[in-house]
Amino acid sequence: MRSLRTGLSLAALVTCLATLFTAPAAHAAETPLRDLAAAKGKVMGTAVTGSKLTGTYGDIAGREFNALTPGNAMKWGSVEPTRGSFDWAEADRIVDFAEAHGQQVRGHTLVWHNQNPSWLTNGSWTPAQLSQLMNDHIALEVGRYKGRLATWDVVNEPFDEDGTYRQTLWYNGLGADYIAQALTAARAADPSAKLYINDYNVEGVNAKSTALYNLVRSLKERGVPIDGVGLQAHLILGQVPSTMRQNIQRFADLGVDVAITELDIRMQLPSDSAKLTQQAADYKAVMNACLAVSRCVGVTVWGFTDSDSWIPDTFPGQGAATPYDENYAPKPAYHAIAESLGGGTTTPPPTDACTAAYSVTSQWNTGFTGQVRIACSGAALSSWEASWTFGAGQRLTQAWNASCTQSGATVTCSNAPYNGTVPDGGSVTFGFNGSWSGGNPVPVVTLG
Ligand code: G2I
Repeated sequence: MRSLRTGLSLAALVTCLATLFTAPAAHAAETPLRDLAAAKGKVMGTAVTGSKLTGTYGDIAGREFNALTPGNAMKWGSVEPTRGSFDWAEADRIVDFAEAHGQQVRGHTLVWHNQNPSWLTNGSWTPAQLSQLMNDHIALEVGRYKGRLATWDVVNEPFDEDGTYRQTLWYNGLGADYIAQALTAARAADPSAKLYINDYNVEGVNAKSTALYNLVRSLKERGVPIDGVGLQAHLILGQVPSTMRQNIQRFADLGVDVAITELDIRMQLPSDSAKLTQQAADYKAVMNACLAVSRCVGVTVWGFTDSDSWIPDTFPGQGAATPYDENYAPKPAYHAIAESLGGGTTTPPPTDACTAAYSVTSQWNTGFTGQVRIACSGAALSSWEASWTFGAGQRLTQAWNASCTQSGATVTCSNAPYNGTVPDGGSVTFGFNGSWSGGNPVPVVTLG
């Protein structure tokens, strides 16, 4: 099921990116993270966007991870935008993909203060109505996927930073008991799913995590169904809390599982080799904190590629928070995760950090337009040459922003006088037109 796709449809080719590392070829043969994690009995998951699960994105999601979390698709506002009218398409697609790839699914999320439909947030409800709405929503959504999801983030982000309850639709209407009610409803709807409370800024020991700790202790004492605590871990470069392992352990000692549910580590852009090296160390520190506690079931990253991360939209000027760059090249953080899981790889040196990505931007009956983007992160170029072999008789007819020649099937393009420099954290793109017939497969580009 998880073998690399070898045959790509024409449509897929149009959007497919072929990315080549200038690093040694050995990197391509690394053991996937999911296999390393499975050998340790751990989850290595990623949040995904359902509509992107094809091509390179789908290949990596299926190959490297043994668990998926829908980034947005299962939120109330996504599944019931209008009262009584449901849209399960993206959520179903993710669950189907996961099952086809032997992956767990973490349902996210049932009761939250964000991304609710406006009919719900703008309504005026009595406590009894609100309770009914919440319980019905849980029964419906958890029931729909009964037996298919490993885990649910039942309640998301119930606390403020000082450890008091967040004033939300739920807390204001139902008091703190909404949490116990929600967990009880979820258990009834799918007795086999593990039920979690999930929050951010609770990775280390602090006022907020202590409030969560006290809540979980009291729920356990009262016999409310609670199986685990999710530590989101939206972290800042160089700021992994030193008490993370201790914090995970104290939750485990309450008799619940712990999961790192939304790991990303953001930095001020542009990235450079020092930042990426620090980020790799930070990823490894989080992995090791989890791996040190047997009840820490594993780690999920909040998007595996920088092209599918919430950070740049929410924190302007920041990003590069995930283990793969925007062109799907693994970053030092990827190798750090692999190493922490017992993979025998070493982080490629920074000089390996320029990549060339070929894409077909449009295609018609006899012709096509393509481009190659050369991007550096952790290295810089003062001149470049990109070459590839057309595998299906394609012919180059015109190029811009580069000087290109074709000899036989081999195309060689070197920089124009004005774009030889690719700075660390920067990129250069050149374009071309070509002709094709029969097929137009995406070639592998070698950067020299
Ligand atoms: O905010 C980061 C995460 C914090 N913990 C709970 C997670 O559920 C949350 O995820 C993010 C998604 O990754 C974003 O993709 O939640 C955001 C909303 O709070 C999501 O952002 C929303 C944008 O605000 C919308 O404008 C956009 O239409 O994503 C939507 C879908 O792309």
